[in-house]
Amino acid sequence: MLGIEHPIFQGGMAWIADAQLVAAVSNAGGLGIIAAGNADGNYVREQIIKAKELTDKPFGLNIMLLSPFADEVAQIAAEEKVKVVTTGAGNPAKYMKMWKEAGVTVIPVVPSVAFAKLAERNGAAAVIAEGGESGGHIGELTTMALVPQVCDAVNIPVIAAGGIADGRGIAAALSLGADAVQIGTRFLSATECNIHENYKKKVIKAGDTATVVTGRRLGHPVRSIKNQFAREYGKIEYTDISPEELDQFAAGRLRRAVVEGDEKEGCFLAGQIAALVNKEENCREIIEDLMQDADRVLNGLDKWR
Ligand code: TUI
Repeated sequence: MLGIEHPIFQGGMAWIADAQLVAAVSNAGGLGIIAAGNADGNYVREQIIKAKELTDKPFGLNIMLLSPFADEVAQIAAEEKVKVVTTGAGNPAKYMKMWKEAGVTVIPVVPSVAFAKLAERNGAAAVIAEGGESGGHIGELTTMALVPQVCDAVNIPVIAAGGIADGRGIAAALSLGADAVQIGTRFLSATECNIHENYKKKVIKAGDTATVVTGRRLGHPVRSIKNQFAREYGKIEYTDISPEELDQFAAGRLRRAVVEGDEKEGCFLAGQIAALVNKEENCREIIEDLMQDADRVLNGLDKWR
């Protein structure tokens, strides 16, 4: 459907998934996805143009629908005729007609069965069922519970996401009925991933309980690596602080993690599977390892027959 060699999407990580990472993933046979995050249209167009220079393979654009620039970025996706648009943190219904007319394949992230059905009704080509094991903004359900229920509920392909970082995760996702996987955290350690060295180190060092979810009170739960910022946010969100003050407190924290590597004050988004990421590798090595490992696991399952 997308012209990719391997059924692996690279998650659209805000501030992180730039043209260089995206082209490396697409050139290795996966689907690289540029993250628009909270960036403006100029940045996004620049990254699309750069990615087109760096790869002749298909790549995607992720639009974070809570962004103040979502309308502008949605328009650019249509103008630049991006092959695939994925969306996160909301309902992309109002852009569907424009994207369809531009020939863009639309694949929303869905946190529930209801949302998956709505996306299918609105013309989505596939859905990404993302469980709460993932990093960043999350829904309520786990990947294990969400993926099979979404697979039963829709007739379009399902991409599983959340807590997948190796071949075992891929095999598990396929067992749950998924057609492909989306992987974010594993790509944080990629050689072509332009994050601060302190971010990579934090991910590589992380253990199973390294992450925490904050932001539930305002209805936007976010998973990040435990540090001073996460502890402080977790405390003050349940005081009588106003939503505006809380937003102010969180503003710019991801940039401080990604660009400055500020270990105390930055917000280091990562999934619960960070403990499985233990070395830096290039995207080709990551994707080859994922595919070989999945094959090994799937062959091993023969013993159950
Ligand atoms: O979007 C993500 N992950 C993200 S976005 C992000 S930036 C951010 N910063 C602060 C607050 C919020 C976001 C960092 N990580 N993943 C895809 C995803 N989408 N996960 C869950 C959802 C989702 C949730 C609710 C999709 C649709 C949805 O609809 C409910 C509604 O009522 O709109």
